[in-house]
Amino acid sequence: LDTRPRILQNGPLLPQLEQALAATYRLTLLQAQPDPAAFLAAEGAQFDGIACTARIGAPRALIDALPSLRVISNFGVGFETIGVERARERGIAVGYTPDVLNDCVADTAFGLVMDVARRFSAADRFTRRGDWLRGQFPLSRRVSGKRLGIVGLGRIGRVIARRAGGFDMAVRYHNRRPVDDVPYGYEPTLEGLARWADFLVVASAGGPATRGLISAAVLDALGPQGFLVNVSRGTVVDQAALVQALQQGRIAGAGLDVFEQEPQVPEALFAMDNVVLLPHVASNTHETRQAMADLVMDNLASYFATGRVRVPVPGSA
Ligand code: 8YV
Repeated sequence: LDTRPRILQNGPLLPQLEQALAATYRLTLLQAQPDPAAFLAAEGAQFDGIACTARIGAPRALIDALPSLRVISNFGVGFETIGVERARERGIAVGYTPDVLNDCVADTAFGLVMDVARRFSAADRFTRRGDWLRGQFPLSRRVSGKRLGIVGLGRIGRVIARRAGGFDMAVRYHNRRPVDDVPYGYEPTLEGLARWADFLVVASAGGPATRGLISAAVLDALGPQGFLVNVSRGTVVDQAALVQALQQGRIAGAGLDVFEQEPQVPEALFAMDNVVLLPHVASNTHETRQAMADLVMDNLASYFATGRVRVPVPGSA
């Protein structure tokens, strides 16, 4: 008799994570069911846990469809797609994977800073087109010694700030509240930070509290010499306002790893040489994705052994 906990997987996962889950638990892939909604209605009560990614999450409706649910293990640091409040009400533990991805996300933020300013991607396209045979690549913008404004000085924001030290950059940040133990200047308003910065790097959490924070007014404060970089969530930026600001030359350029409605990217951006577009790959290295997968497994193992996940989402049970 197989008494191992039953885990529901509600979207694609890293193959080695899926294998580890299948080897350890009774794993069911929701998408493999001919009629997922009917399946949940008939079989929802058998599941003890959910394994999900930040991309799809475990929304309230899914939690409500699983009356025996006890634990959610999320692959990702973002948890805005998880019904954490509902989970708390029901005493369901929620684990996630912070910290193990800080370095790679910060590296990506810096890669985007370098790329938008020095125009490496554009220069690569120039070389491949054979344009070098016809003339020089235009001048770009210096990074070292410039001003880096960080929106959201959390775990990832702090690592970005440290990276900036290696480039002799001045660093300031904006948060809801100033952070105690850092040497960086606090800007009480986002517009103030944008006005000061050469590079405005977004590293805040997603979700309703930060929706549209980077508004047309903030972009105008950043100005025609300023670059925007986003490695958090597309929703933090008013994307329509960003496209317009780029079209009108009201900011210098943008490096984006995230978008409002992934995998949809506004087509207006495709033709712009001062924009770098990444398909949400900031944590996407072998090393970091393995560490995230391990933590997804650890959170489940810890829950089933002790009743607590190893790394709980703040405010969860
Ligand atoms: C992943 C992320 O791409 O951690 C997050 O919140 O956005 C990324 O690390 C995502 O979890 C994969 O679905």
